[in-house]
Amino acid sequence: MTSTGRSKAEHGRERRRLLRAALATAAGGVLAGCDRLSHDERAVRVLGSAEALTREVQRRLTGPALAQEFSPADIAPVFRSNGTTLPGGGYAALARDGFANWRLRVEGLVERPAAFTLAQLRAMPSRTQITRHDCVEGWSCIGQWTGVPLSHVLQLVGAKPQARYVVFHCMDVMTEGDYRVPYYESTDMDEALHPQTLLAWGLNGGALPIENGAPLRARIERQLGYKQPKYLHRVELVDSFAALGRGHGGYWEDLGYNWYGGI
Ligand SMILES: Nc1nc2c(c(=O)[nH]1)N[C@H]1C(S)=C(S)[C@@H](COP(=O)(O)O)O[C@H]1N2
Ligand SMILES: [Mo]
Repeated sequence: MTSTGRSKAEHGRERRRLLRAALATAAGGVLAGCDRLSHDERAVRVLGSAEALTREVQRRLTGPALAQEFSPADIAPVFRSNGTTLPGGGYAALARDGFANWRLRVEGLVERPAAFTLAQLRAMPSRTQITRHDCVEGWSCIGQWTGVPLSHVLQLVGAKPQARYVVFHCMDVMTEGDYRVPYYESTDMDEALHPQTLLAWGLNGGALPIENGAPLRARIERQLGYKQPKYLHRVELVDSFAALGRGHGGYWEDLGYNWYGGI
């Protein structure tokens, strides 16, 4: 995954450097708030780590803002793909009949666990948005995504109050070194309920192509490329990452990348 541009680790360092620089040079209410936060011992204890602090700082800077949306003229002719482009295992059989036998299970800390067909998801209220995908390896691509807002699905199943994160389980098994597990990712409830966070089944007016995650992928538009899980088959609400993988909340996170992938 490091053939072009910067590696994920380099990108993380650069992003942290920029945030620190922004904090050091900027003034005003928002940053005064951050300063207060970083000098309030209790707050620092609660935040617990430099990464959580970075996330809190970025939230205060960007607030509940929408990710930038673009015009149809900006859409790239072909949406580039990266990572897995064709899962193995039983995926081919599912794809062959248009994913008629595929289900999205939604479970964990929910009142009413459910399994949705692709047709059911496509019949739900949808949102279409033209956004830019930024991969830490140094490329970006603008595409038009259509899908059901994750907030709608979470309302259907009834997220329990103790749910803190939404975990996305994917169908593709990764092959990096000896860490051969299915791709997975997670996000917090803030990002999960954001109006641009979709379970996307369409790209550029057509069905989601296989290389971009068919039949369903997440779009979490204020986050980097590795936080956009493809080939979803299960969404799980949890209050901790401890029981998942190596405990860091995602495939790449388990290999050392930041859990917070805000752009
Ligand atoms: N299931 C799964 N999701 C994934 C990946 C993957 O390998 N498997 N790669 C991630 C990375 S690093 C990027 S940049 C984007 C690429 O999405 P695309 O193939 O639609 O460009 O998917 C992300 N989601
Ligand atoms: Mo990526």
